[in-house]
Amino acid sequence: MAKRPFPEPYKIKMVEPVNLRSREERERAIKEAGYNTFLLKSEDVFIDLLTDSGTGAMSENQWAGLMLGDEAYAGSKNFYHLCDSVKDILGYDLVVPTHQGRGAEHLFFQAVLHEGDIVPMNMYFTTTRQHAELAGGVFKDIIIDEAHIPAAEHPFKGNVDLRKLEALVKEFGAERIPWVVLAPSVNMAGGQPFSIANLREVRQFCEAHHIKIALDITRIAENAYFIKVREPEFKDTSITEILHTICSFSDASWMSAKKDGLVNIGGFLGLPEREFELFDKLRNMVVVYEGLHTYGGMAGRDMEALARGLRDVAHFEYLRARVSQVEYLHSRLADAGIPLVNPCGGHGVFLDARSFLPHIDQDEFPAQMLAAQIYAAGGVRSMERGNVSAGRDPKTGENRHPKLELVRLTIPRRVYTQTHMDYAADSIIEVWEKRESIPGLKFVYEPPILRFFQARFEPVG
Ligand code: PM9
Repeated sequence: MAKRPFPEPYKIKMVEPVNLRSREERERAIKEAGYNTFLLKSEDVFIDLLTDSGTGAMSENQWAGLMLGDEAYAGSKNFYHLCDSVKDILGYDLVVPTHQGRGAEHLFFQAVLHEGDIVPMNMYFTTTRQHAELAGGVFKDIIIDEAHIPAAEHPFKGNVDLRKLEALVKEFGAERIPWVVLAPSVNMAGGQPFSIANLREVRQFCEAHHIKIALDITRIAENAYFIKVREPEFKDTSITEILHTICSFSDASWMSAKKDGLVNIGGFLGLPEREFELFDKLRNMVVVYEGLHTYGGMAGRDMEALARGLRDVAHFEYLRARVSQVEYLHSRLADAGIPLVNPCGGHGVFLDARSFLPHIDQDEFPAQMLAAQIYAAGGVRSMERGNVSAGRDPKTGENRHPKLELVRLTIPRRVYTQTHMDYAADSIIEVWEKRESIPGLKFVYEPPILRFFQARFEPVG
């Protein structure tokens, strides 16, 4: 029996109508979109679980903040409010604003990497690996094996396998590994957290080998929640203290603020005082690629909303309601016998498309087709996170064939109700019941880079 979510610590003040198109219209729309949910028009979507990125609802305090935007070109007061929030909630002394996460990734990797540097990460993320590679880096995966097995139960599937990191140091030498990059709530693994115990060990290892740690803190608050409820040492620690503790193990960080920043656009890099030299380099680069170092591509009002969003997110009751809503959808689908990534992560429910559609070869993109079918069934938009997202190996040109072939049902923050979750679950169960008749897909257009955004397909046969 699905467990009822915790009630949200807020109520609804404004609503946005959505359209439920007919089955015929939905089938036409997904065909016209080349079976790629990124290419659907949002007005043709009933429940939008494509992403939790920039799709959340802001609080009244954030909306009020928008009216206090100081749109001065330089030195906007909202930038200083943002710096105060970053210091209070995360503990970083130095802030470089960017327009969103990938803007920060671009600056960071260009600033720190040399050609051929090894970049160990706890699993890849699409834009992160892309920017590391564009800066000459070579990605290596150091996440624990369980993270690659959808059904494997582990409370901290985002943890690093120290033996994998040690093996890289032995193979390449620590001098070729300037930075280890770690993400909380590992996106491609299903929103899986790391533990502080693991982070501590990684820190000790890295200090011993003079390797620095960068954190992609995009979903750090959801990871902090899992630490509080799953890591006994932190059960009485506040979310803010846990956030400070996580960040204290890093030498630099960046955030796509469109997720746990609770805003529709924005990002930043956060660094401790001791990394002033790197900060200065980033601050010089930001004016070339993003905007002046006191706005970095955001309007003053965006920075104010973010400054307030960071304070909103650090509340246990909010995080408990948020995660329990995701868990509710997960348990509705698990009850129907649908193969899922376990345990449920923080920002979405991930379907194991390989087990859902075992008759479709990975090179006929089962997850891509499953996402298309879910849309056709009920107007629910999800996202492929498998072979298409992983792209091709730059050396061999072959599909990377990731172990995880997933469809992500990503839950926007503070947007949907329990009834919406039930509706989404029912639509997916409808697809599950006719799974054997679903064919695979082939490319009709394949972009050379981050192909999942714009690729087009047609059914095989
Ligand atoms: N994540 C997501 O839907 C949006 C774009 S990719 C479909 O999950 C991490 C962990 C992310 C992330 C974006 C970025 C890039 C960096 N790190 O989208 O540029 O999940 O703000 O951030 C997306 P931006």
